[in-house]
Amino acid sequence: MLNKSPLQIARQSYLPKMPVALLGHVALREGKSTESVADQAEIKRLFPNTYGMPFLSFEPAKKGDIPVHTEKPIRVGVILSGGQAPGGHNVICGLFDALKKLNPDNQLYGFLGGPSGLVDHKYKLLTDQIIDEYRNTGGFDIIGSGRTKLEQPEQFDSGIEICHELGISAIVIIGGDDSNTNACVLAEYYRQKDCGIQVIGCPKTIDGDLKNEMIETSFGFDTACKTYSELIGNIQRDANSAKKYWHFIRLMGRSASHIALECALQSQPNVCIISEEVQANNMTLNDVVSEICKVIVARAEKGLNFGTILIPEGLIEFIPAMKSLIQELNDLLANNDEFVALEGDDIKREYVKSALSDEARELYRSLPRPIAKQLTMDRDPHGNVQVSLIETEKLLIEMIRKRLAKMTAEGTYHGKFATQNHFFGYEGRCAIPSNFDADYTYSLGQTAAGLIAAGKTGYMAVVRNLTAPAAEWKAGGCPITMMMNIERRNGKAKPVIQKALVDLNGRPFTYLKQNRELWANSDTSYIYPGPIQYYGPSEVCNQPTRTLKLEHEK
Ligand code: FBP
Repeated sequence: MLNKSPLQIARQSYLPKMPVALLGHVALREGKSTESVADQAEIKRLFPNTYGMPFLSFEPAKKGDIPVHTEKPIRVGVILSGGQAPGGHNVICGLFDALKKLNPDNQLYGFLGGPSGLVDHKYKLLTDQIIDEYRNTGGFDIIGSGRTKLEQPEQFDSGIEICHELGISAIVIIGGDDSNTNACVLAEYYRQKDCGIQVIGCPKTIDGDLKNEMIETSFGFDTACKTYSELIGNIQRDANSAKKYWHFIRLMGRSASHIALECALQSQPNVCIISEEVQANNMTLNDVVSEICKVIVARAEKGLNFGTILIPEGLIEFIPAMKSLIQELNDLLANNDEFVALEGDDIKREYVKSALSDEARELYRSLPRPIAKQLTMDRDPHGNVQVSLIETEKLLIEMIRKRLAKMTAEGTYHGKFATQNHFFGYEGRCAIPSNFDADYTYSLGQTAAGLIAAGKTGYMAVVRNLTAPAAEWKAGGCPITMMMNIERRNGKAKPVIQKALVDLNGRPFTYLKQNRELWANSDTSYIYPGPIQYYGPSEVCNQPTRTLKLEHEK
């Protein structure tokens, strides 16, 4: 009690709002069989036991329906996988409560530290007391998370061993696209082995890139974007008060620019770069610099030597020439012990240069050394460059400074260019979940329990109709194979869940495009969103993201 803020204490007793369909007795309805989003023949070949299953939806049980139930007490394991996202604890709370409601003797085990907990047999039994401590809280600390990739049969077999030892018949994996890919592979393997273990996924990631026809948004995106937007708004008010700095703000989100776009919609900055647009227009880094300089120069002419610029962290990967360089580096450095054994930055740099194509080598050489080095640093276990370590905002500031100095010498720019740089990512990943995320995740946990009770495997828990009041949300299950396609990872073609990038024809981006000139040039169009509100009028504390609203606008 002593270590809790008044808000933490108040949130412990918050009751997440739930779809009517999950209250009371619930029946399961099956839709049509499904196909993967691409590469159907190959995905079907790789997932013969879990391909093509129907979409599922939960509805209040009617007379004559057999409600979803468990005959005997069951034991379930849960894993938090990948980066933290607000609401993870509530998925576990929703899962726990639903399992107990099905049968008070049902038990929930948490595997510790991510997927490795399953492989290394590290777990803990989740009790009422533990669960109550974590209701409506941010963070993943209830059982910890990790990025171990589950892909080897030995890992899967080790999972079977511990599940059989503990009597666990279902595993819930709460993760992003890569972790749910793991869930899909695991489900297929366990089905094939007929080992009596179901696998269910849950869509998590602040990045917002795990979404498709069936998944409206991943959890955590709402809270993270609201947290960053509050900070951006505060910075904008400072900029507009002091009128002396250009603020370059890089935002997490890995590849996709959903976070940057949502924050722009919430705060109306002077510039927001969208990586997907940069790629579509085949822009170079110099072109991006020119675009930003245009705004800086135009504002300087009006005496406005200040502003805000949002930069998605994945930008660098979307500049076509950089993308080819990164792809070559990925292929070169995947499992490359020779490179790892080399000592000293210069020797490593020479090694890389000698192995690259002429074009890639030229670009690699032209980059500031710290950036070039960042591109060769450790990949994550899924083979991705760790874009959060690449300081694109500083690279842009330096390039813009040089360009403006040249323009000053030529007499085409007469402003002052003083800067501040920021990177927002970790600030939002463990924030206390917004009402939206607290409600959404609790329902996802309940849905996962329903899918388990219905004996399903290889499904992701989904909750839809999210712009309506929570009571009208629709819960169900989507076969994970439906979201898969073949992509190159670690130098090899692999089945993975397709990442959702910003749709340049979609309403959220169109809104930005229609308004950005005004936001760039007017004295100030800034919006100051303020902190997330947990209590108060519904229009203040229960709103989904602008992205969701625009996407659902009729
Ligand atoms: P997930 O995709 O696992 O949800 O992680 C999202 C993310 O926060 C990215 O936005 C970011 O690039 C990355 O994790 C940072 O990873 P780490 O926590 O390992 O520094």
